[in-house]
Amino acid sequence: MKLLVATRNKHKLEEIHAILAGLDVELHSALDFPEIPDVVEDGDTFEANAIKKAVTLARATGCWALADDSGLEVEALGNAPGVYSARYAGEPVSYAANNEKLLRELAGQTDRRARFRCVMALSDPAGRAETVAGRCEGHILEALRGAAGFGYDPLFVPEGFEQTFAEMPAEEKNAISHRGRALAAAQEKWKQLLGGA
Ligand code: ITT
Repeated sequence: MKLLVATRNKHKLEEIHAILAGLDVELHSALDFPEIPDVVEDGDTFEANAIKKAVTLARATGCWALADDSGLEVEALGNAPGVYSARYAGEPVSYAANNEKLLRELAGQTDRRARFRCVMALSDPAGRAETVAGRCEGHILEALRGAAGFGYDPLFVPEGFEQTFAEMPAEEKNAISHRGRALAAAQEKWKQLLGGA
């Protein structure tokens, strides 16, 4: 089966490819359809944005589409940046600026608890969508560590580990991350469709 991944984020794509490797699906992405405009992510929830991205690409192409909406929730910031994680420090989108802003907002704060959340939506060609979710609890450091991964990875240490996501090998991050967990739930929920490894 052909499955379009409704993202233009190359880091996400890489992780999704690695996690779904071995499944009987032919993965393509929104990058293969430059003529389809970017979806405006104006939903209040990860669910709403994931569904919007999956349904838009599925309807525009007549294919099944899978979308990832994800972000970081920081306890002491009332769960910000949340759905605004990608543009936390405004435009142009910059992971470095987002991380600097997060460190500024948390300066002097002792409660550093945070979690990554990911909602995956799967849409059929007619735009009927369902979702699964994954989360990963952890805490935010006071300085960046590591060069792998993307986004907030250099500041996030998952619960039970010493290394940040940006210091871990990709397989280790994918085994415990919000995205890895959401995709594990996806493979369970949509077993028939995604096919076994
Ligand atoms: P698409 O909408 O095209 O998929 P995007 O980057 O805009 O790409 P989101 O709207 O879902 O995706 O925003 C997710 C943001 O949350 C992302 O840009 C990072 O800042 C952060 N994020 C999500 N997952 C992450 C991860 O595994 N590691 C670090 N940061 C992550």
